[in-house]
Amino acid sequence: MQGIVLRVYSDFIDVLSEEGERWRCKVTGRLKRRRRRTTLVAAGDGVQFRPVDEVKREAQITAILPRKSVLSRRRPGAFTPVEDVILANPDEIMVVFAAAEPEPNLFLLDRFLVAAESSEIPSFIVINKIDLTGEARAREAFGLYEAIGYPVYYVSAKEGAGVDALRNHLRDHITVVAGPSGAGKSSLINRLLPGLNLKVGELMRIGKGKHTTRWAQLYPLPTGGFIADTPGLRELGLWDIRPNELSDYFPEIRALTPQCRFSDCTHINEPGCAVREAVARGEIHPHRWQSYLQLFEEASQAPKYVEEP
Ligand SMILES: Nc1nc2c(ncn2[C@@H]2O[C@H](COP(=O)(O)OP(=O)(O)OP(=O)(O)O)[C@@H](O)[C@H]2O)c(=O)[nH]1
Ligand SMILES: [Mg+2]
Ligand SMILES: [Zn+2]
Repeated sequence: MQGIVLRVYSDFIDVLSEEGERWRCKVTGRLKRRRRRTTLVAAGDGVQFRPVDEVKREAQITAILPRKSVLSRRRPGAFTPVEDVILANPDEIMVVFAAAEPEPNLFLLDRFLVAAESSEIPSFIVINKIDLTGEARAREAFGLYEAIGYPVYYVSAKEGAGVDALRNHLRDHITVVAGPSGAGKSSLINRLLPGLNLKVGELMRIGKGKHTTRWAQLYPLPTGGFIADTPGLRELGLWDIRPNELSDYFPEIRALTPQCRFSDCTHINEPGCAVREAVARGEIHPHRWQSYLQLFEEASQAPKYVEEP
């Protein structure tokens, strides 16, 4: 039988079969030995399994299908990087941000977008809590991201505005939810999945205590597809981003780098820099340029990995 992993919970793996049944699975030692350099099995993995107890719906995983994409982090300090897979096969990252309460900090939003870009998974933005500002004001504040090319949805998890359009976007694929604490991620998932009742207004605990979700959990959407609540991206630092790759993670800067005189231009002080020329002409938003400079500084100071020999 075949299915998708909804979550990994200590030794147990919850799998949703193609027939729509939930099975509690275990992995055999043979499979464990074969996958040492990456997480054995993660939410989002496609698996094959063999029923052990049809009544209790217990099964044994016999194969893990190849991953199309991963949301992962490399463990800091590891001599040889080991991939820590937070979620397998994500199609999109949804960055949730509040229009108010807390007051928007666009630098924080940029940090999330850069982290999302560095994972090479397409991302889009959801501005929540528009009941507090009105949609027009929110559009004004975040329109610069639409100009860059990010899809932006304006919603209220509390009152339901904009949620239908968002629901449509989420259809038939795996979406990861990211964003700072208090943005309303859990509220939004609750709105998309009535009856789920994720805890709201409570900090999601990461890796403390035995019974908190350590990795991602997938929730099947009524319209097809899955949404994943994850502690991963929120705590994803920028420590594994090298300064010279940062411009790849700003789409509007990335588009200009081929025109810089030097192919390895960092756009800080090299002559003939097409990016700084665009900044001077006002073609790159000043706020985004400030974020680039600040993140460049941070990335330059971050501890480096020991590269594999
Ligand atoms: N006015 C308003 N408040 C909201 C909305 N969505 C969420 N809130 C409130 O914002 C606070 C935080 O919401 P959560 O859903 O817990 O936020 P979260 O992003 O899941 O936060 P963490 O789990 O800590 O990462 C709660 O007090 C919610 O009631 C909204 O659309 N409008
Ligand atoms: Mg939450
Ligand atoms: Zn340049």
